Amino acid sequence: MSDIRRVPHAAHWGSFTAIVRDGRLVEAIPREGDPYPSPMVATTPDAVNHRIRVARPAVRRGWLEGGTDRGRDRRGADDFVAVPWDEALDMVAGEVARVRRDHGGEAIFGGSYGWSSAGRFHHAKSQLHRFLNAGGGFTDQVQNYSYAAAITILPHILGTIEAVQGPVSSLDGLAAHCRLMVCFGGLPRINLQIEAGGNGVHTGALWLERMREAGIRIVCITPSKADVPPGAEWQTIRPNTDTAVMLAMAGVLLDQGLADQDFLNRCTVGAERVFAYLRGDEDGTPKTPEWAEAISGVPAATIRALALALKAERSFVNVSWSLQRADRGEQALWAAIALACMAGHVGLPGGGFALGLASLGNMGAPRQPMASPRIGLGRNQTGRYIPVARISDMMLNPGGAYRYNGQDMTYPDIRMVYWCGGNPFHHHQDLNRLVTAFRRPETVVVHEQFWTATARHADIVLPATTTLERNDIGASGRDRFILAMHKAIEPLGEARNDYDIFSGLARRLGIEDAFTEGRDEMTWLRALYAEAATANAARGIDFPDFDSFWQSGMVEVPEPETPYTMFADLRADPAAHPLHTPSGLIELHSERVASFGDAHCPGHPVWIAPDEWLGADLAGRYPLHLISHQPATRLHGQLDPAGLSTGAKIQGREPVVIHPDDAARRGIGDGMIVRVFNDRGATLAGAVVSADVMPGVVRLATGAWYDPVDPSTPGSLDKHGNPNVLTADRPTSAVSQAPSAHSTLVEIEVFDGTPPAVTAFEPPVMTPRRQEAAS
Ligand SMILES: Nc1nc2c(c(=O)[nH]1)N[C@H]1C(S)=C(S)[C@@H](COP(=O)(O)OP(=O)(O)OC[C@H]3O[C@@H](n4cnc5c(=O)[nH]c(N)nc54)[C@H](O)[C@@H]3O)O[C@H]1N2
Ligand SMILES: Nc1nc2c(c(=O)[nH]1)N[C@H]1C(S)=C(S)[C@@H](COP(=O)(O)OP(=O)(O)OC[C@H]3O[C@@H](n4cnc5c(=O)[nH]c(N)nc54)[C@H](O)[C@@H]3O)O[C@H]1N2
Ligand SMILES: [Mo]
Repeated sequence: MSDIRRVPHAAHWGSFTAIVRDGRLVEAIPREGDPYPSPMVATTPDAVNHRIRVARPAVRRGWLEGGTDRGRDRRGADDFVAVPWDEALDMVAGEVARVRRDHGGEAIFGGSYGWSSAGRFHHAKSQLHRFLNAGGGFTDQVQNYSYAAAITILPHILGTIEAVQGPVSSLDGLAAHCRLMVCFGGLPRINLQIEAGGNGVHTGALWLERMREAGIRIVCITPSKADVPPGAEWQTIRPNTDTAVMLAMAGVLLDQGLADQDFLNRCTVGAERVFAYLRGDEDGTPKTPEWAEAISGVPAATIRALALALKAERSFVNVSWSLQRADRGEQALWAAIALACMAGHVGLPGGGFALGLASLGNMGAPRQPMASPRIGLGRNQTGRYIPVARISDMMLNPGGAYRYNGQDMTYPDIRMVYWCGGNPFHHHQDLNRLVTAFRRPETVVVHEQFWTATARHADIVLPATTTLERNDIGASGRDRFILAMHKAIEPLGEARNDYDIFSGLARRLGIEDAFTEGRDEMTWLRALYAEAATANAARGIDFPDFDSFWQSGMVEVPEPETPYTMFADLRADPAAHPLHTPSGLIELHSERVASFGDAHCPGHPVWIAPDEWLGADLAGRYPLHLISHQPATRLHGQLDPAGLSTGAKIQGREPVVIHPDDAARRGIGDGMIVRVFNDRGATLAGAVVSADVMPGVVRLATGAWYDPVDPSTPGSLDKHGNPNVLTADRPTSAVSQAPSAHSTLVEIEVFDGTPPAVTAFEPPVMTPRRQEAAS
């Protein structure tokens, strides 16, 4: 008789029941009642049990054996040597202590950006920050890769970042009152599978259906049909030109005398400056639909008609996060806000704007304000940080000067990199440059569950448990559920919880009490749950006691009775509800931003051509605009080795979608292996020939694990279809310093010959110690 257990669990891709047979995770079944479960749930066991898991603590041979620079240039190409846990922890603690003593805490880069896993206690990056703070601090990172430009610019415009991270006007209000939604970047259902911290049920697609049933006209302006839900209209657009289209729509309203002067006067400042720009007072170019058509390819008649409709009907403008992950990404946000304010429905039920409806599963999902469990990080005494996407710049230019959000900054001199819960060789742009940057620090430590490219580029790799191997609580600041994540199986191999790894290091460094507070896992979970419950009780939301929660598997808080409308207060009485901007109002022109003097981000929304787009000279050589969007079959690089993702590959490579005309011109047929390339790098992908993408644009999802033919040489051909060997490490502007992955030009050709085998999912070579080998 085999022993079968069923335990409640959760991931960023949804909550589920884990089925364990004789101690092995065999199946994951989406929670009953989830209307749109993600297929990622069922593929989870495949990842957890995969042989690409890191089994034991491992040290890079060159680092272990010493010699000049400890063979830093071999990072990514070296063998590894397995070592016992105690020895590995001694080494890491020794390095943390040495670097702190000789160079100060700021010489340790612990920014460690990344999504980690859903549980809020074992959240890897938080555990790392807590550990480094307890010992005296480190160099941190601010913002995120998702919406860094928004995080920086929105406080100047709106005094808050709620418009991009929520709460935004809720979807029940939209379904009831909106008549027209214009969605720049569309409403990609692919992306609705994910919520940071997990979600109780996937309701995003359900809301799209309700809006369709309510007869709301939805216009998706996007290069890709994948962003267009059933029943919505598709208008193609040249990538990165949305700002021109928005400004032209605003120009139509101005020209026709239709701008809502009452709202603009009461609730905004700077409209006159925007009007002057739209009329072309400064540059002699009126921002007309014809002007925007020449830039964007969107017909002038469509622009004119949509502008008039935005005014005539209760309307909503949505901008997906992707638009600001591009050169001059700040402008698309600011232009959309100006357009929505001129149309005049901001603060009315079903009207206004949001940045990122459908960028994540729960954006706009109705929810009462409530607290969820989270672990305290302590305080970083160094006060040092970088904007998240300046990672290569930082390592390549110690002491170098740069501008950020109006300030003069310098890069710290990083000696040690500590990554826990993220994958820069997934997320960063221009990976060949990152490979070079990663050769600079003296020591790189990575905790990982899998042999990702980041783990392969480390000196010391410590094997971490997956969520299934520990107890935790899942929760998202946008979800109405608190999710029990029961431990399902014993740790695989020698994996340990990040918390236990840091506890061991803290003990060696004499800071154990500060780090652990004397608590074990379940004591922590009870404490974090109790804190959230107390905060919610003050709001009138009752949580059951911990044991009931833990046994039932979740807390579900009911939806609020009335929809939330962003800026309703401001609209009703701006004096009584000032925003946290200098004027207290929405700043369509910002004196503060203007004072930064950045040519790429002046004081009001403008059209500035991206460095790379189909209108650039470079398009002569690289005539295809690459969109590296979020993958349908995984979360970033997570789950890439599992069957759902590998099953969607073409001869083992990531699919690249290309329009039939572009394919025919290059002799590319469906299913062929192609080489996608530009001056920064090259990668092999499998062609999907389809009119679902517009001519001139190709789509290659993020997340295929970086897999160079020759890992010892930066610039080597990637075998697997990772778009970040092609993207540029270029900030949106020196105001935000945000990543601009979506501004990339490439060329594609048929790959002649036998493609090299994909080896991303083969663990690195593990060799015994030399003295062991000799004895
Ligand atoms: N070209 C291009 N690049 C992009 C984007 C794009 O649109 N285009 N999008 C960007 C965006 S929005 C994002 S958010 C980033 C995502 O970038 P990341 O968040 O860095 O990507 P993930 O693959 O989620 O990396 C998380 C890593 O943490 C590990 N992990 C999970 N749980 C644990 C744990 O408990 N302990 C430890 N130690 N490790 C754990 C996983 O195995 C995984 O390798 O990518 C960015 N990169
Ligand atoms: N399945 C899945 N879902 C995810 C994730 C995942 O890894 N997998 N990651 C999550 C994370 S961390 C994030 S930040 C969000 C990201 O959410 P988004 O930023 O919204 O996602 P993207 O997939 O980068 O882009 C969405 C769409 O925008 C379109 N687009 C790109 N550039 C332009 C442009 O210049 N103009 C116009 N009009 N359209 C453009 C593309 O066609 C693309 O399909 O997704 C989340 N959801
Ligand atoms: Mo993201």
